[in-house]
Amino acid sequence: EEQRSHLLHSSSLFSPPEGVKLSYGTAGFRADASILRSTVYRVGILAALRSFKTQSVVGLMITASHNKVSDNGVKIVDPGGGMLSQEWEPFADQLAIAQTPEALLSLITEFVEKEKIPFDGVLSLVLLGRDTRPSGASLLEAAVEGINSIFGAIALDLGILTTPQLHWMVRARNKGMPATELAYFEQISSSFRCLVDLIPNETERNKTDNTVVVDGADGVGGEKLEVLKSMLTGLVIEVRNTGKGGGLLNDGVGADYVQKEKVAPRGFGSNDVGIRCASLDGDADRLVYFTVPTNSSSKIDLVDGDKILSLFAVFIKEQLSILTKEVKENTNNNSQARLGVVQTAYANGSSTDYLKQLGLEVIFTPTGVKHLHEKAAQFDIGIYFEANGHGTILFSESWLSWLEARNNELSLVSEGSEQQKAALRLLSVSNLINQAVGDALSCLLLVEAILQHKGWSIQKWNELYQDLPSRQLKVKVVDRTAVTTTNAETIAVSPPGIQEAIDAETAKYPKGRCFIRPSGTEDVIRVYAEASTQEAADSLADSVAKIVD
Ligand code: 16G
Ligand code: ZN
Repeated sequence: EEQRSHLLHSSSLFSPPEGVKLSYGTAGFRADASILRSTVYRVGILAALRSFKTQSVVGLMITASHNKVSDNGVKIVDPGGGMLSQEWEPFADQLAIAQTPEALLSLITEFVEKEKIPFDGVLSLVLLGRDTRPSGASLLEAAVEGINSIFGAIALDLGILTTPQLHWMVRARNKGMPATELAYFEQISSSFRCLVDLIPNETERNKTDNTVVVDGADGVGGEKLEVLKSMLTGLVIEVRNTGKGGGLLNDGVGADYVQKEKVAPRGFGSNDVGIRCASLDGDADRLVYFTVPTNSSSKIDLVDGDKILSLFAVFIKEQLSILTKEVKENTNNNSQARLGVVQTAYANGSSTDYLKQLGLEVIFTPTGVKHLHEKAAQFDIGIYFEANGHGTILFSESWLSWLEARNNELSLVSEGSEQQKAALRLLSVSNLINQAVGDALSCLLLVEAILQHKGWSIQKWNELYQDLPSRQLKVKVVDRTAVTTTNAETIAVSPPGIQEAIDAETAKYPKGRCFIRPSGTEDVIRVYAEASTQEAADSLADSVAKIVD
């Protein structure tokens, strides 16, 4: 009873905005920050319930990633460090639109009964983080109010963090490991150091330039990278657009801008020609590399998520084959790790061809981290990336325990052997790379370690394969739900006849490939086209956009 009146009172201070219906999409709730207070309050309630239900620590992140600075958003981190279970998303939607405190209360009561959420004697703890958006502080207060409106739930504000840092901390905390920001920095910097220490002597290190210039998108990533870089040796990181110089978040900067527009971010120019550059997005869960061209009018050379994936795949595969060479002689065939790769329809066709040529199993899922992550988790080692630069490498618990045991064995019988070094490298990668979610900071360090290991320049890396020319367009529509897709978004099932029309268009172009899908974050239909020349890709995208319109 006390709980009921407390909730009624508390929620009366957060009435929902009129005439808008937000929904918990691929990246949580996202909208103009000015209308988000009630939604964030309610997500606070939801996070507290999620923690009670799972009897574990959960997270709540306030960010709108690469969106403009006036937007904001909120999402929940599940106990394992991943996204909120999809089963709870419809409830998030219902909570957000409940009009009155009474309606909200009865929704919650019903849900608690249906989900059999236990409250007695168990603790509920929600870790909170936010990016650098000015609206973040007040939205964070709203989230804390929401958590506090449920008796027994505790809110722990961790301040300004990258999205992947919060995911990492939730996961670490539930595993009983140190879960502070310092622990995060220590883990990734020390595993980077291990990788560098294990670089073979014969690598021609003088050919590798150990400087990388990073665009921080004027957001949280730049700020955190400044801290991280002071803990590193053997790598020089120059950070630009740290947000301290008065630049506006995501405004002409950041990974989304660089990848979509294929132009250099603010603060990069003719002095940087040929230099290895990278760009983070606004909450540092995406990373792309690029080089500035000699001719200032032309587009940058983009090294996107597909190529980061390919670099990781080459390295992992190489280390696995060193490791298993030895094991075969010992007739222990447990070591045949299942290595797989997960992409979306946006992956450049050349990258998929390349990965298949490497002998890798490549599978496709719809857009959105939760889909890729789930599939990658089914391998012993699963590498997933979206072309936009979000991705990571997942190691299964069982394969990791095998690897640890193997490493111990090797260190007794053949300390310092090639096999043992390969085992150590793979262990270091598993510690460096974020196991919860794609993380620009840890991916940056892994890219840098691999380039140093191989003695490769960014140009050499970029030559792994050549991207097919592609074009992306968006078409504004009244109702984007009219388009539905199947086969990892490669085929449109409705409206009827549209796929046949797309196929007929595509057949006109050598190496043509084209698909349409409804955006999960905007009221548009997206068109992607690929062909053997840029003109052809442009023209294919144009004609398909006309079909959609
Ligand atoms: C969200 C997704 C991202 C996806 C993008 C597609 C997460 C955390 N983020 O930002 O993975 O690429 O949406 O946007 O899942 P779209 O549906 O508007 O094309
Ligand atoms: Zn992001």
